[in-house]
Amino acid sequence: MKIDFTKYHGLGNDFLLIDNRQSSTPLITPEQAAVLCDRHFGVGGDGVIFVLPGVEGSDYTMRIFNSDSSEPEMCGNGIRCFAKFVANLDGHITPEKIVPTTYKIHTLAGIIKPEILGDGNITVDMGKPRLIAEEIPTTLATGSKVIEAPLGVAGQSWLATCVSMGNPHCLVFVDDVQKIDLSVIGPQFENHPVFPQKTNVEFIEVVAPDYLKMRVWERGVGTTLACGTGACATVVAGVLTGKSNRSCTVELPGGCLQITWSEADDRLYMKGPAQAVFTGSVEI
Ligand code: ZDP
Repeated sequence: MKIDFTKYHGLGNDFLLIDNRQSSTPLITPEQAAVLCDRHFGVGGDGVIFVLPGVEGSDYTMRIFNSDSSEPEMCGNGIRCFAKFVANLDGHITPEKIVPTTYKIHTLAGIIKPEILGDGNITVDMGKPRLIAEEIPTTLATGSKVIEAPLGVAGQSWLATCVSMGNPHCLVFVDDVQKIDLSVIGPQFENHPVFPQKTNVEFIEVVAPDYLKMRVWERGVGTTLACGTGACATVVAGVLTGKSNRSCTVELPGGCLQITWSEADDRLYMKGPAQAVFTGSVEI
């Protein structure tokens, strides 16, 4: 079978986008997605994203397979890529023009609304964070928020703040993000028994109350250059711990995202780029 795809990236977090509008079932299996994501034996990507028909009044449905074949609920950088990809399919983006457009996208984390701006950036209404331990999910507490809870990992004690943006995040503030040995520490957080659905883990350095530096180890993927849901969770953790403002620049290895946790409606707004790289087709 031949599969057509377009490779996109959002700050170096890269995905294969597949036009799956003809069917509500993804055209390839999670195992085939993992093969395509392999950077040596496949095309290479942090995940595969499918554009499926909308349900319950939404314009489209988004599903994602991580590079290890697991399926996350949401993907912040991915949904910016998704928005640009469908705007191309819909004719709202052509080589000549960008027509500002807002979409209602159904995801496993609920309805998410990306808005394509005239300059090509995308602002996404990422919804409300979920903060109660069971909603993350984590067993670090019961019935309450988890803010700087002591957690032993790799023979060290860390202070863990937990936030769900539909998918689970464990946020840890450190003095110097460069000193964290992500590939060693990351998987130990990801697979720690206090996270029954595993977790994404973010290490954050507060440069200023409105400027946070973050490095991420993603559940089911590993080290990536950026994570949109993780950047949103970073600002929520910054506010909960009194370390940051509600509007911040979050600097990731692949570039910066602007994140606002609105006091008025409790929702997260993420602004950043998404870039098409190339289209191709592959026999699987
Ligand atoms: O929760 C997970 O399993 C993540 N690997 C999903 C992808 C999140 C992401 N990088 C984002 O930008 O939010 C892509």
